[in-house]
Amino acid sequence: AEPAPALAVPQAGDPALTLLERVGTADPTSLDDYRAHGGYTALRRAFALGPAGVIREVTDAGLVGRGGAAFPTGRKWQATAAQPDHPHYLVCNADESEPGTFKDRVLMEGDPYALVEAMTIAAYATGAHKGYLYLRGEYPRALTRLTHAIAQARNRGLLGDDVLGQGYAFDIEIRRGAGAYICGEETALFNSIEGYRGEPRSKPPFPVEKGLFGKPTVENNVETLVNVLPILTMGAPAYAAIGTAASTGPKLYCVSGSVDRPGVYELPFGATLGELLTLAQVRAGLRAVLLGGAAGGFVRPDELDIPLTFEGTRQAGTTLGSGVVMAFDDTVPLPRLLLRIAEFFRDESCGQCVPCRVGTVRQEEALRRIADRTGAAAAGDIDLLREVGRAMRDASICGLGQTAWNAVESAIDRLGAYE
Ligand code: L3W
Ligand code: SF4
Repeated sequence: AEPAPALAVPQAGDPALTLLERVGTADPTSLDDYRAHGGYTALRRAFALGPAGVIREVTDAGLVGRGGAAFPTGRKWQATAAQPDHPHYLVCNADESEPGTFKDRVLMEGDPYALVEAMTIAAYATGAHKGYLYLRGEYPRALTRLTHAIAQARNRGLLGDDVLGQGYAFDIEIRRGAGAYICGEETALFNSIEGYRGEPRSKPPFPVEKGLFGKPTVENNVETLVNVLPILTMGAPAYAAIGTAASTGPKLYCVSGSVDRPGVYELPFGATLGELLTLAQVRAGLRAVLLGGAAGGFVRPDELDIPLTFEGTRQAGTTLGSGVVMAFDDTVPLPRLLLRIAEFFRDESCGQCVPCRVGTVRQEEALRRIADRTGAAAAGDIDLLREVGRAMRDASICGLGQTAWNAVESAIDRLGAYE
């Protein structure tokens, strides 16, 4: 038998939860239980509103992408829906691979029908009849749960030729990744599905115009899609009232490292970093917090009043990214940690463009020299790192190369890592 789910949701059962409402409380293998917990009311509402009505709700709610880039979801859906070329495709990006990120895993393992329902709504709104769910290869339990949920939904007429008897056809195919971080970049992901090497394409054209198989494609992260359910059940105004004016709704955070209660937390936008770390019972001796993942940046213990919003983190010169909050205490050797991050980017660079292919190697070499010198930077090391970092940021094709220097730069400038 499958072992009991090890879902890291310290707030499970809290009635204030929206996105995590069913995780740990509803049976993730039972469609009936999903319905008993409010499942499929959002899809019914979607059919009542019609495609344009759904897009209006998502736009009015102020939903933006939760994968790290915060692009307005309604704009993406509208742009795809308006394309004359057909077919349209929906792709769910479930290749969750940003170091320290595990929120989509918790949603997929703990509430798989929610993703199936949300994908059905997104496809209906944007005129797609086929959806691909690109799942991180290292998520076997999510695969089992989603495969079961999709099959059951199909059996009950919630997927297939005539969804809910509304004359609308939609089905979902799962594709598994094979361990490459770069396949989480949306166009590398398309290439992977199409059977090519997982290398990013140049943008524009954006996927909304030419995406999977060269056709108009909506690609959304798991958490982004799941937000559509509360938007439709509570209505856009009520959803938009959660959080701040510029960052609406609830947000998931992946808290790990030097805390006593690690896991996925849900808070309305606007809570501070300090409030979140207090909930997770941060340990004494905090030295630094990595915010937004390896592509994000470090902040200091005296910066915990940063509001967790897109505008608040931007103003503080950092990023929310995909919601990673990794706490490090003063026992962690920063030079080794930075070297580990640099190794990751060098390893995961697809090698397609020179600034990233060469830059990630040069960055790792410099950081290794420093780490081997027990953390002291020699004359020229920091200048070299800055120069390489600038080249990667300015000239790389995709986000991997453009952000591969973020964490190191913030460690130098904000933490004084090598002083
Ligand atoms: C139509 C336009 N669509 C942009 C679309 C675009 C994409 C979305 C965001 O990287 C970030 C990256 C990682 N017409 C459009 C348009 N779009 N302009 O909007 O686009 P973009 O290029 O800003 O970002 P991206 O390439 O999707 C995502 C960062 O996230 N990240 C990594 C996260 C990892 C995970 C994970 O493990 N789940 O998400 C962390 O910070 O560095 O900056 O769809 O097509 N004019
Ligand atoms: Fe590949 Fe790096 Fe260039 Fe992205 S930036 S296309 S990962 S080599």
